[in-house]
Amino acid sequence: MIDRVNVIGLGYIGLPTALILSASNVEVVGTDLNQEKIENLQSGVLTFVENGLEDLFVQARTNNIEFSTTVQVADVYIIAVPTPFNKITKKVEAGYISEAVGSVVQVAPDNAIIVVESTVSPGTIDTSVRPIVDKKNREANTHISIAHAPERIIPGSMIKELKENNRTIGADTPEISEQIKLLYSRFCSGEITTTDIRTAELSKVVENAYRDINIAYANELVKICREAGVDVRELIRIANKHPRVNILNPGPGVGGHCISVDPWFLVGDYPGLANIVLAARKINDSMPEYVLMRIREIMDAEGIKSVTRIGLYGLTYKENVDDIRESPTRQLLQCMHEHLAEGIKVYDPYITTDVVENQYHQLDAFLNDIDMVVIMVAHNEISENTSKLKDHIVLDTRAALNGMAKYDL
Ligand code: SAJ
Repeated sequence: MIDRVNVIGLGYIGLPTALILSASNVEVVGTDLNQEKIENLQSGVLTFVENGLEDLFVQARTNNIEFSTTVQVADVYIIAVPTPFNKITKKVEAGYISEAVGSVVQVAPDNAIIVVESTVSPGTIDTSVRPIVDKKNREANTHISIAHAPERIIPGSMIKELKENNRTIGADTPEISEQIKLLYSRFCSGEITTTDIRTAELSKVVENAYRDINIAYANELVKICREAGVDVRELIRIANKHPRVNILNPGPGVGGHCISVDPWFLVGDYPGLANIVLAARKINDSMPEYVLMRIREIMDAEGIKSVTRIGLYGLTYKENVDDIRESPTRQLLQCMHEHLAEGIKVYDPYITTDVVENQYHQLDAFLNDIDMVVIMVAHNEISENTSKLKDHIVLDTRAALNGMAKYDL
């Protein structure tokens, strides 16, 4: 019987998961090492913006959710800590997971279950989690189990997807899978498939690589269409009328901490085998530089002499979120820096603190100081303010203005 759950790591995945469990009448403690975050949550302040998160927070607080900087005694531990990837070896760094599991086994009672939600590359649980749990079980004669329930929710629609998405649960025995399945069914109406841990690990990475490959195809078509003199968006619209074709949208690059990172785990672990995956990563990573090339072409065509008269609209990795991890705009700024093209202006309605140089916090002030806007992110704000762009030259890398901009990718 699962009465009490301790969610460890209260970031983009752990926090909504802790809140939804609590709102579903499970007794929940949320743990994070970051004291300031815990103090904020304890005093009712959310740590990031997401549709529906505020309401869930209110319900969880009504149900007396607790927040703590330490791991607590519980029946189930859900680990949702970051899994950075090493940019050189292209492998996952499981240090935060091992650390979290190390603290869990110090307080976990007999028969507790540790569920890893963080994305890992196949085999990570065997190498970085199992030895810690096995040692504890041997030394203390306990029966702590491990499961893997990779998260699948998409920023911007996290709460809806937490409730509705199908899920995968990997465990060593059907009994453990069933217990965790029952726990997740408290809030998840999607189909919950149970399998072994290795398959669950691989499924998550494979799903994100699939999306990366599909976006890379669209981005490759951008380059082919520029050579062919064809409108890429029209081409994709037509191709997608085929009942078995569904090409995604091209854009200025792929960001975020998921799609742009997880496929590398396959490349790092299976060099020489993950060939399409590697090609897709390279294509998507080439897009910020491609946008820079387009900016130069347009500057020449329009007689714009200095990049200081150009502004990048959007800093986040995608529309209507406040997450700037691996964002194409930051990749583009890095490219410009390498080419000594400094002074471009930047604005994003979701980023209220200064994170890059020449950053603006008001759309009007930003537009006043530039002649050309490069739409890097399709926040709703920009499509709702198209009239403000009528005197600007616009390069719309996201088709945010539905074909009204003079320039596309
Ligand atoms: N993008 C495009 N074209 C598209 C779709 C996306 O250029 O047609 C870009 C976005 O602008 C963004 C990047 O790709 O820069 C990734 O965005 P996304 O919306 O595709 O995905 P994420 O990273 O927000 O969330 C993904 C989801 N995975 C899949 O759809 C297979 C989500 O379900 C996962 O939970 C999440 O990764 C994760 O945490 O792994």
